[in-house]
Amino acid sequence: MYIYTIMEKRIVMKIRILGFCILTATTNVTAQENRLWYDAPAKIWTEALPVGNGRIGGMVFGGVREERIGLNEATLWSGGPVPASINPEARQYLPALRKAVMEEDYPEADRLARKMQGVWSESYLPLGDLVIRQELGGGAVSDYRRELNLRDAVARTLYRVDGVQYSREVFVSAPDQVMVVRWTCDRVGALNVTIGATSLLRNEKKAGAGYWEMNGKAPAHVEPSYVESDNPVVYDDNNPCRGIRWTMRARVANKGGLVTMDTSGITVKGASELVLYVSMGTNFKGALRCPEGEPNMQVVNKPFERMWADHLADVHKYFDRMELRLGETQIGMSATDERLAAYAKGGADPGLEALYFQYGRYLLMSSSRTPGAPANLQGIWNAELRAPWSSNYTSNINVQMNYWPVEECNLSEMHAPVFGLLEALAVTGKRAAEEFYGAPGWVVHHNTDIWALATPVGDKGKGEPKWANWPMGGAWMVRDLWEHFLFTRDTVFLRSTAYPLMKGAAEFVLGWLVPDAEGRLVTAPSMSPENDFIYADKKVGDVSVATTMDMGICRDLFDALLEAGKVLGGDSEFLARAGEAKKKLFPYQVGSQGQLQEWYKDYPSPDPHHRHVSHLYSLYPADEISVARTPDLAKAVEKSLELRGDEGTGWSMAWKVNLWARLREGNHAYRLFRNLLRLTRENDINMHGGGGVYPNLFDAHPPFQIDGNFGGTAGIAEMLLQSQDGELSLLPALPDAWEEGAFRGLVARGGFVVDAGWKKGKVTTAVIRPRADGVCRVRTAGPLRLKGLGLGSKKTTDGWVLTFNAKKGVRYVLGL
Ligand code: FUC
Repeated sequence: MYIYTIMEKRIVMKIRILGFCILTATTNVTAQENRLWYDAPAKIWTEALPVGNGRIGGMVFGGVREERIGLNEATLWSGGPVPASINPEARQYLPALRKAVMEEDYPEADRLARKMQGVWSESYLPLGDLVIRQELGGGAVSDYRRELNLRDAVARTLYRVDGVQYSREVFVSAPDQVMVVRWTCDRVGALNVTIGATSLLRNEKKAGAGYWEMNGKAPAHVEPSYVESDNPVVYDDNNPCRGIRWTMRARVANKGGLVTMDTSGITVKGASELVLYVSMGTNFKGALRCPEGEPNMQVVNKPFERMWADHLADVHKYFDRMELRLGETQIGMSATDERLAAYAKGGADPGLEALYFQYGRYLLMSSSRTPGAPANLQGIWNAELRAPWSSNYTSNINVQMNYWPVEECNLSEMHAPVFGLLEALAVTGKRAAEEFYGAPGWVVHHNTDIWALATPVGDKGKGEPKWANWPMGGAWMVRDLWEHFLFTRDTVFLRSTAYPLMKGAAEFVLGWLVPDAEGRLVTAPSMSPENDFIYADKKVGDVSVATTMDMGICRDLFDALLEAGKVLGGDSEFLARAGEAKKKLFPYQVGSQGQLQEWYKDYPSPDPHHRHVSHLYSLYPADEISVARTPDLAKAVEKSLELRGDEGTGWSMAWKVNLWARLREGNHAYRLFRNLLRLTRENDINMHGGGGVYPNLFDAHPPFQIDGNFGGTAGIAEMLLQSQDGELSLLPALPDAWEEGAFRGLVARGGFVVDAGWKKGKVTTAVIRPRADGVCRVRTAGPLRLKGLGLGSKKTTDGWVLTFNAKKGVRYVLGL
């Protein structure tokens, strides 16, 4: 049964697209679109519903007599600042390693690379669980429903016992930096609740004056879950610099009834309404400083109603920038897990697809608002002390994928935590470049953490070089800065933040490149994350020379700098060096199968369906290869994708959605996207496939990894709007399944905010709102007219193009 809450009263929703109302619907259809819901409590973590304000996170199970809310805080990690010296011997092996790869002595290369490894990253930690018990009569539970309303960023649980209607709402306020849990019931004095908490971390609990608290000092180190260790979780009470201190503080406001507290928690008897405020904080002081002093806790002193109103204003500001309709949908009354099950059987559900898209935006808003702490491998939601891959930042695809939708899906502000981390990485990465290679600039390898670890990982020889030694993380991550500029045209940001960081990453690359026998610039050693190659018949190697991804990253970075130089002017000497180096880079190669070659030589892989598609970097996320500008290379990419196949882990399929979209193969992109939405309950690590979604729509690698959610969201955007070729391409890869639809608020490079509506696969109306002045070229499959200016699109060999001089602040309406 569906129970309406106050905010869901039957209202007529008008979705305003293109300035006039083209879609009208009544709620319980429209309002449900941005809602996940279920008719039973979560039994396992991947059924629980995530809430968060970008720093404080909660996982709401929706229990009746016993409720569990997982608690997280974005800065609660093990460890402390990166030590000054990690492996001072490393650099002495570089000349021999270079010689080995040039001479194709790959076993020797692997052996030497292991000598150049550093330490494991630290781990993102779970703070604990709120454990709530509600005393109810012995009657059966009826009318149960739990839901996550994405637009309002609130999780609700509703049920009826012995004729009493109960509700519990959980949200995390960004303006007030607090988690709020609110109970109501429709019988006076019916709320009898005890509230306590547990933690896997060492902790102390105490009842203070009007509050209840749990606090502790995090471990000085936690070993990754894939490392065997007798002592994986190390506490060090005497070292203030290693071990973040953390606090969780709870207080309640009640209407009616009696509240008591002791060390075990809070007891509420006979209340009619109850609000629980949970503050959380740590004494993290930034990547480069020792944690210090008391945990940072914001004091809140606001009536609930104002806090709720301020929360709504905050989340609506971001969420409402975008709407998406992918066609008529029979949303019906099915619960989200039932819809997923029907979808897995091949059912059409464009509403579910749009919900998944908005969920990605919701997750980014909820996990990426803490300076210096971007969304990690699990966003901010983690229940395990030794989470898979330490729930850290993996920079050979995963952390970058987290931010693929951020600009295009109109959440530019959520990008800032990445820039903060990059500032810190430029410092630690400079030390790493010097210590490990004697190189200039700054470097990041395959993992980083809240302390901005920049050295190789691997614990001095235990990691496989194909991932542990990969040194291109920084050069890839600075793409985020450049993209932020392209979407915002913020030249102050470009000058003061982006350019210096991009330049530092490029200085490393310039120092790292060496000439091969023919004088072409190559990276050596070089890995294609995380794939192996077969050479000399049956031998398997991993470290070689000039992988295609390395060359793509260098080319892309130099190009971005040269473009940035045109905007900013100056720095001509450095830019000339970058330009010269770019010309000498080892070029892309097409292999014997017509594929884009992955390595310097046309080596096959022992795992032809490997989940990584590192060599296709230059098509997406970068744009060095394009159907329009480099059609032959685009064909080679297509061949490579065919050879890799459509299976994969969650993030692998999400990457392929974007790649197929860039190839303008909408139906193939859509096929991959459907696989990404395949319902699974598998939690065991699978490196070869099995990706999909859990009942709560979290991406399954498996296990849970949030990158697939963000990559999938970006993939939908990429099917609807692209802007990498100096123009806006509307519906560049529209699948047949989305014959009709509309979006409002996608963003294109150049800083154009775009709305569009389409029928029978053709754009019928569009609105463009420039954030900056500039030439706007709009490519569509059919002709359009620019209303009011008497301009029409011109036929080209490939669709129609409409060009006009766009002015910031003006609203341009295009129609048939
Ligand atoms: C990379 C991937 C794995 C996993 C890990 C976190 O190493 O190859 O599949 O996503 O990151």
